[in-house]
Amino acid sequence: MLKRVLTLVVITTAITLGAVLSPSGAANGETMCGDVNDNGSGDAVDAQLILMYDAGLVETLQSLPGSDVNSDAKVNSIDASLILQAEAGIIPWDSLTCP
Ligand SMILES: [Ca+2]
Ligand SMILES: [Ca+2]
Repeated sequence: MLKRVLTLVVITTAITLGAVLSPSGAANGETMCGDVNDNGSGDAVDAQLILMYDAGLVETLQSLPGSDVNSDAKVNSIDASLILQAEAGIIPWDSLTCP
């Protein structure tokens, strides 16, 4: 129950941040760390996809390696939180490390 409430809170935050902040794009055409849907930018949508994956609402992610942004071999709410922090400018994008 707590996990679902936390997921809802993070999704709501992600949507809010996505509406306020512009996405960060990959400059060289390579899949960037945190670009879960492989659309060339990392943003709140990518964080939302990770939360949906973690909650079992989707079975796979387009860029599973690009989703594990702390390289702990797990894709979960921590990765979503790090993407949101990077989008908000709290941490630099290049601090995200994918395997
Ligand atoms: Ca993306
Ligand atoms: Ca991870």
